This record gives sequence, C-alpha cells and structure tokens, in this order.
Amino acid sequence: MLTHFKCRFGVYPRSNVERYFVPDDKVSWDVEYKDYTPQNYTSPAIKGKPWADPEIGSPNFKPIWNDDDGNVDRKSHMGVYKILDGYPLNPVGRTGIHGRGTLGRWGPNHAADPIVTKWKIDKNNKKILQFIAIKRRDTGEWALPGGMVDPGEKAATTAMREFQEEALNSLEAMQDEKEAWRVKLKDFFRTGIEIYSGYVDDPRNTDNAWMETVAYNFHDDTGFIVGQFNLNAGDDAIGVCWVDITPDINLYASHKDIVNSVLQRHLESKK
Ligand code: RP5
Ligand code: MG
Ligand code: MG
Repeated sequence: MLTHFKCRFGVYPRSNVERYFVPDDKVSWDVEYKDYTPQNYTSPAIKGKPWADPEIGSPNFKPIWNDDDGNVDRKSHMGVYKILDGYPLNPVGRTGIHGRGTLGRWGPNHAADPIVTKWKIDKNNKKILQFIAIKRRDTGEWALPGGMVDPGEKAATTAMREFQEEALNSLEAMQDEKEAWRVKLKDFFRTGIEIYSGYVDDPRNTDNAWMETVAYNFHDDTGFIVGQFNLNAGDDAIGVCWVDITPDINLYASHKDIVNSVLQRHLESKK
C-alpha cells in the first residue's frame, strides 16, 4: 500500500500550522479516526492568483472532479478520488491538514519532472549513473528540476520547459542563445521515456490537494550532448549540478524513488 511521510508531520511549509498527528495505521481514509480534527489552512498568498482555484463553495466555482475541466486536468493518475462534503480527498490518505495549503488546485496538482542522465566513469573504471539536480529555493533540498503543468500543456513539454528554466536559466537567456539550445536540445528531448506517473509525497500536500507528476528520463549514453550544457540555476532553483544516483540519496519529496527507478532500468539494460 502506498503511503506518505513527507506530508504528514510537523509544521506546514511557510506557515505556523502544525499538522494533526496521523499514526501509520490511521493514514487510510477507510480506517476510522474519531479524534481527527486537523486545522484548515489555505495560504493567503494563493488567494486570487490566476493559477489558483477559488474557494470551494464560491458562487462561480463549479469544478468538474475526476475529469477534464475546461483546460484544467482534474483527473488523477491514481484512479478516481473521492469527494467528501464537496472536497476532494487525498488518494493516499490523511495528511493532518485540511484545506489546500500553498497548492493552487483543489485535488490533483499536476507537475512534470525531467531526469537527465549520463554515465560517469570513476577511478576504478566503474560506471555510475548521474542526473542533473537542482537545489530548491523554498526548502534548500536537492530535487528534480520539475514544475507545474500549465493549463492545456502536455506534461512532456512541461518537463523540457522546466529543465531549461531551472537548470539552464532560460528565462534570463538571450534570444540567440535560446535558439541555439532549441536546435541542440530538440532531438535529445525526443528521446524521453516515461518512467513514472502518479502521486508525489510532497511536503505541500494536504487532505484536499496533492502533487502528482509524470517523470521522463532523457538519457545520453555517450554524455556528449549533455556534457555541452552550461548548467546555470534559474527561476525557483538556487543551485544545479550533476549528482551520482545512489540508493541512499536524499532528495526533495519522493524524488529519490523516481531517480532510483531510473537507475534500476539502466542497470537492468546493461545486463
Ligand atoms: C514536486 O514539486 C514535483 O515532483 C515537481 O518536481 C515539483 C513541482 O513544483 P514546483 O517546483 O513548481 O514548486 O512535487
Ligand atoms: Mg519551475
Ligand atoms: Mg520547480
């Protein structure tokens, strides 16, 4: 059974709201938890933002759950989620907080993550798989350079766009520089393989709003193409570098599981 940890304990990010204690055996909504009275928290910072939903119950807000709602995708990769008293329920279970915290959407908030990989040869001639990680401005943790899928955008497009924004700082690049990358990156980004689609154990998740992602691996076996990248942190990243993938790697949210499944795939294909 899938469970979550990073969105279950302590104080909610960028707030002083403490999550209600949820023991392991009370995560599932199917298990009764009579005393469960979590605080209701929606960050004032998201209210009225064009990318955020209105409050549930607002006169003009008639969300279509579990379906395409205009160009907002309210479907979950986890199957059909339940609605309780008008509020979508986190498909993994209780998080100790009601509301949607800092997340813009009620229900699933869709992201995409690129895992750009190459081999490194160490001093013993052993091949070690490396990926491009960014350091997040919000938590200071190392993470995949992913981001939110814009309404109507394809997840694969988001993965490429976010890679360029966060790992190459495309938002601040000159037009001719961007054009040169576009030509170089176009073919490389066509090689993407979908590795994962589903729930992310993100610290921002709540009982009524959660992160989901589609992760793509872009692998450069010779390292020749990605070796030419001029890594430069941009947008919500404050650092970027190549990182060895090891089973005990420590990353933001559940990104460790995603990069380890990429490692497994490459190790199996070497056999
Ligand atoms: C994670 O948050 C996703 O896997 C993705 O990496 C990221 C998207 O959110 P922002 O980076 O835009 O904050 O859950
Ligand atoms: Mg971003
Ligand atoms: Mg991001």
